[in-house]
Order: sequence, then C-alpha cells, then structure tokens
Amino acid sequence: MTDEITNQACGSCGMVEPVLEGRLQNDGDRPEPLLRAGNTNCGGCGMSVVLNWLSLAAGTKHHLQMVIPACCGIVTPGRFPNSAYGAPVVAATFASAASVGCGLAQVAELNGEDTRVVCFAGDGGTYDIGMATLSAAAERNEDLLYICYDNEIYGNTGGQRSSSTPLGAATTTTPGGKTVGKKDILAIMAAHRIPYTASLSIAHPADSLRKLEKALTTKGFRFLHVFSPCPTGWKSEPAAGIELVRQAVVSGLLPIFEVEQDEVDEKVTINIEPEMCDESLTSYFKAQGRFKLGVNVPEIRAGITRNWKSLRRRTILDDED
Ligand SMILES: Cc1ncc(C[n+]2csc(CCOP(=O)(O)OP(=O)(O)O)c2C)c(N)n1
Ligand code: SF4
Ligand SMILES: [Mg+2]
Repeated sequence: MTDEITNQACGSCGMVEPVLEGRLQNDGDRPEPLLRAGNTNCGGCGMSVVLNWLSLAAGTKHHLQMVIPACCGIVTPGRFPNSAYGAPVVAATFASAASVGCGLAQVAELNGEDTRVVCFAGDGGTYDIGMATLSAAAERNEDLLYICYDNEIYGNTGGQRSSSTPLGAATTTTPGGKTVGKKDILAIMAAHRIPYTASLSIAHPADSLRKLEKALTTKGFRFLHVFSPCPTGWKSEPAAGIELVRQAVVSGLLPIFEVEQDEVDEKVTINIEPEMCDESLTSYFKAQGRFKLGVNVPEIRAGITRNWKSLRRRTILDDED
C-alpha cells in the first residue's frame, strides 16, 4: 500500500466519502483482489470480509502464498480449473497446515524471496484438528502468519460443534445446546511467547487493518483470531453479521486486544474498551437461531467478567515493569 491513502470524490456528486476509514481503491491495491468474484461463499460470510481486508493490508507491498486446510475457505475458490483466489494457494490436510506453511516459508527464505506465507484456517482446523502442528510451529517461532477465522462450528460439513462453539449454542452434535464453554485460543497461542497475537473485529476496520498490516510485516510466528459470522450455521440474517460482531465487542463477549512479546517481555494492550452492556448481549443471542433454546445471561456475564479479570491482570503486570 502507498503511505498516503486519499479518498476519491464521487464522479456524480463530488462528495468525498470515508469508506473503510478512508481506504478507497488506490495505487497500492493489489492488481486483483485476494478474493475474486466467482467465489462460492454464502452471502454475509464473515470470512469474505477477512479475506478482503487481508488483500487490502497486503496491497502491492507483500507477495502472498496461502495454505488452507479443509474448511469453507478451501471450497471458496469454486471448481477446478477456476480459482477465486488471487494468490497461490496450497490445500493442506487439517493436521499438516502449519507444517506445510513452515516449509513454504523456509523455502522462500532460502531463495531470498520476500514472500509472506499465510495459513488461513477455520476454528475446527485450529482449535481442534490442526492444534499439534500449529503449536509446534509456534514453539519454533517459524516465520508464519496464521489466521483463524472463527465461526464457532464445523461449517463446511453441516455445523457440528468445535471446541470454539460457545456455551448454549445448538449445533448438529449438540442439539440441546453446548454444555461447556469456548476454548481460550488466544491465551493458548500467547503462551507460546510468539511475537504477535491479536484478536480482530470485522466491525472495527481501522483496528483490524492495522493489525493485519503489523502481522504481515512482523517476523516470526504471528497468530490472528477473527470472529467470523456464519449466517448459515448461526441461523442469522446475512446482513446482520457486522452488527452481531459489534454487539459481541460492546457486551464484552469478544475481547479485542493484542499481545506483543519476546523471550523477556510481554505487552498486553486492550484495543477496544467494552461497555459490558447486557442489552447488547441479549440482542446478540436473540438474533441467532442457534441460541433459540435460550441462554442463561447471568451465567454468561459471569464468564465474561472472569475472562476480563484475567486479561486486565495481564495488562497490569505489564504496567508494573
Ligand atoms: C481429518 C479430517 N477430518 C474431517 C474432515 C471433514 N471436514 C472437512 S471441512 C470440516 C469442517 C471444518 O471446520 P472449520 O475448520 O471450523 O472450518 P469451517 O468449515 O467452519 O469453515 C470437516 C470436519 C476432513 N477433511 N479431514
Ligand atoms: S457456511 Fe458459514 S463459513 Fe461457510 S461459507 Fe457459508 S457463511 Fe461462510
Ligand atoms: Mg468453523
């Protein structure tokens, strides 16, 4: 991307509209987007937004190679010989995605290429099936950007529960509502002391684009978590996705923060302060059919409070240095 991004005036009315925090099409954009027309994603899929923002963040500055395990993201390109991806993609098995990414990154380095390798996987591939190689790659601090788009189910196979599925959500394998909560993937990844771990909200473009740009330029292992609405699995309106994410952030359900660290230091920054409002929490659950059996809001609020206490403790420890 060019350093200076200027808005362009509308051809008919002359007004300058700040789209995506002022990032309209500009000379620094990729000649073709990462997510091309003809992709097979459902309307309102949060994963499409993530791919478009990754494309914007990479711009013409970064040459990308992608590794995608089984998930909706590997079905996105459509049928061979077409591809809706505007970058080379290796389709990997669940268990090998991070290892394949490490191999590509090491070959690029040996060849002196400035290629940024991105593993792009769902929650099933990340929290569950790909965890062993993901953890191993993080422990070795490989030069890899791993992005997990988290729709809180195994979406591509019809909506089974994953260890990211939240308490109370009905899935095809938890028809009465899930009885345990969600795994804390950001804490798990940050515990590997990798250089950069962050959560992104698709309702907050400026913060998310900054994090994508930072993750693309940082060396070593970087892990980004993007909460990704899935209207098909969540039984929600396709147009409601961004508002649902905003409600999750405002209510405190989805903490937006980043962790920068090396072997001796850890800096935890909360990027968006939630209002902790129960109204947003209730609307969030009401708008999704997967919660139609009802959720216990006080119980969920107690879990949110616990998570925030532990997150704030980490920022305080950091301030005491
Ligand atoms: C080892 C293995 N187990 C199961 C499958 C079948 N499978 C393909 S996609 C998928 C769901 C993936 O879920 P997630 O990673 O969350 O991505 P999403 O489909 O939600 O985009 C499963 C179980 C497989 N391809 N390989
Ligand atoms: S099933 Fe969900 S994650 Fe998969 S393409 Fe459709 S909306 Fe996106
Ligand atoms: Mg999923």
